[in-house]
Amino acid sequence: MRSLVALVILFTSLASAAPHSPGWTFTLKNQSSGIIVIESVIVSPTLALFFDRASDDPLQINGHSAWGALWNLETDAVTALDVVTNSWCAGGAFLSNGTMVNVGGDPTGYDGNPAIQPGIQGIRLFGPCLSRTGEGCTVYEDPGLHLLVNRWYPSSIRIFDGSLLIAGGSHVGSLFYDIDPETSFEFFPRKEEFVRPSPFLERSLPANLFPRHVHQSVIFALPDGTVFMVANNQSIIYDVEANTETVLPDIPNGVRVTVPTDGSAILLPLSPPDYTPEVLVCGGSQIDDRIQPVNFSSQHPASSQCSRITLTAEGIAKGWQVEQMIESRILHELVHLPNGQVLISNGAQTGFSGFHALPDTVNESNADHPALIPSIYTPDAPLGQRISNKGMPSSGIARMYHSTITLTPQGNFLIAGSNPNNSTRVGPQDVKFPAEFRVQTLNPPYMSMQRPRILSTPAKLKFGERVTVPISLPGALSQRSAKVQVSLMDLGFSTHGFHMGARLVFMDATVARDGKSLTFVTPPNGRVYPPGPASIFLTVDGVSSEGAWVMMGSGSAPPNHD
Ligand SMILES: *[C@@H]1O[C@H](CO)[C@@H](O)[C@H](O)[C@H]1NC(C)=O
Ligand SMILES: *[C@@H]1O[C@H](CO)[C@@H](O)[C@H](O)[C@H]1NC(C)=O
Ligand SMILES: *[C@@H]1O[C@H](CO)[C@@H](O)[C@H](O)[C@H]1NC(C)=O
Ligand SMILES: *[C@@H]1O[C@H](CO)[C@@H](O)[C@H](O)[C@H]1NC(C)=O
Ligand SMILES: *[C@@H]1O[C@H](CO)[C@@H](O)[C@H](O)[C@H]1NC(C)=O
Ligand SMILES: *[C@@H]1O[C@H](CO)[C@@H](O)[C@H](O)[C@H]1NC(C)=O
Ligand SMILES: CC(=O)N[C@H]1CO[C@H](CO)[C@@H](O)[C@@H]1O
Repeated sequence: MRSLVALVILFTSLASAAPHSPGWTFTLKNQSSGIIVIESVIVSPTLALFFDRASDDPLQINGHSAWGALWNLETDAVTALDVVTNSWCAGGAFLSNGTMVNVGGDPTGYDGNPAIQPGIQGIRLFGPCLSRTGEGCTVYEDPGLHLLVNRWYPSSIRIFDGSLLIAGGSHVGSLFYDIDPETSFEFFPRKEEFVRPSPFLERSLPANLFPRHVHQSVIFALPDGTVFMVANNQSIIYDVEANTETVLPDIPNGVRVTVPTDGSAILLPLSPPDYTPEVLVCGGSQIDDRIQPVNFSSQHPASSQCSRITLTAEGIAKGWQVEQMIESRILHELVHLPNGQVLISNGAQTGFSGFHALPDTVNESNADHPALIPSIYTPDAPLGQRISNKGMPSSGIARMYHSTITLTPQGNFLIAGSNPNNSTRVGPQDVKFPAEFRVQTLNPPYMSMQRPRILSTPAKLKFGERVTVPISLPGALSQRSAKVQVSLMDLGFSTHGFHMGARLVFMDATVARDGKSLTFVTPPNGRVYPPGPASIFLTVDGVSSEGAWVMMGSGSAPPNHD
């Protein structure tokens, strides 16, 4: 008996000596998204903006289904927005004045909704929204303001002068390949009255009877002001100022990474002093893009390949370095963590994007076998040891075609959407992959720990500026040896397995001896971080703070010459 008591005491003290360290968790929100979240973008410290196609969503506004909504990150409240034009498969990014711009979309839309205007040349402006709850903030559309040409499925990013580069898209809806592509670039605000034809967007289409889809080319602004793009299995660097394209090596092994073989891609964190750009492209599918959808299957395994390239002359000469994810993925996303790691989440393990196109769709879905367990990619780990899902829970909810994920200013990930179907009314009793209105967060371990805090920041930051801000550090993180990382992040615009505009720039930083202030140096110019909204996160020994919302640059309308 005595020894049993002793044993119990021993176990108890062992347990308290080695406290259960917090892990990654999923939380299911008790509020639904009200619309299918095809597009998701954080627009303020407290709000996410969602877009669907104009359809038959349950959330109502002015007597019709809504296709835009604000999600309150503090209360989980959903507010319908009255969007005018159809934002189905639109792109999006922020301008240097903090306005979020949503571009392109569907020429018509779902017939049952009387309120829809064609969105294929749409330009939808939102914010900046200063209200904590979003009161008084809405999507603004001026019929006089439109794209030069029709673009369904365009990509867009903010470039060095704070304006948007808009790339590609399709003229018509298509169930699989792009049968009527728009192979050009344009800018918002307009820099010229004509589009710029792109040999790259042309070349990534096979020149025969089986045209390849170049929807959704994947684009990033590089630290010298040029832009990297990948579509199909091809990549280039586009020099916006000279209007020239430099051809880079193909993605190895025949892996294709844009619609209908949606892989994901991300610009890895940029670090001073050199800000050497590296791009990571993961998943997609290894197919011959001359084969027609009738000959494909929803059971076709996606690719597990990650390809990485350093965008310097030396790195380009070396080409892509290949490694493998834990599982095959299509329709997933790569998203930055404030500490410079990359989250791999969402998607399916077999099939293709879209719906209704294959002989063996799963109900309507072109994809099957959802990838439910996220992984983490650690960029500076040795090749072969970068990807892990150790301790990662399963989300339990398929997030496939038309789903999204984004880092929030709170530091966790907001996950919503999925609907490989035309209707928002199909529920789990009808189909395997229903219209998904459930919202989840994926919470990194630091969400349940004592965290560093940035107590205040100036609203605007100049380039190349040394800034000191007050902070607080929990006791355990205040040792002088602690690893301090300060990241300046564009949280990006999530749609179709790609985070447009996502960016993480590390800043040289030191914590004062007393642990009460942090001094960091902002990037030298808009070529390293295009002027516009940013979130600053402080990470100490892997524990990240909430993000502080700032304006990088003057906050004036583009073009901007900070
Ligand atoms: C939903 O969750 C929030 C906090 O997460 C809570 O405040 C609210 O009461 C919940 N609502 C319902 C209806 O359960
Ligand atoms: C989806 O709905 C639109 C509008 O009603 C229609 O034009 C289109 O053909 C439908 N697509 C499928 C795959 O059912
Ligand atoms: C890229 O795709 C093209 C067109 O299908 C093909 O000719 C080329 O060999 C592919 N490149 C690689 C590296 O697989
Ligand atoms: C594609 O499928 C069609 C119809 O099933 C079949 O007749 C044709 O031979 C297939 N083509 C290839 C290249 O497999
Ligand atoms: C979805 O597919 C399952 C399995 O094939 C089938 O039993 C079910 O009836 C389908 N649902 C609809 C709405 O067609
Ligand atoms: C930001 O700039 C764009 C482009 O010039 C303009 O349309 C928009 O109204 C501006 N936003 C604000 C809040 O002034
Ligand atoms: C419009 C459309 O394609 N709706 C389909 C959604 O999926 C269900 C189940 O497969 C079909 O019955 C609907 O026709």
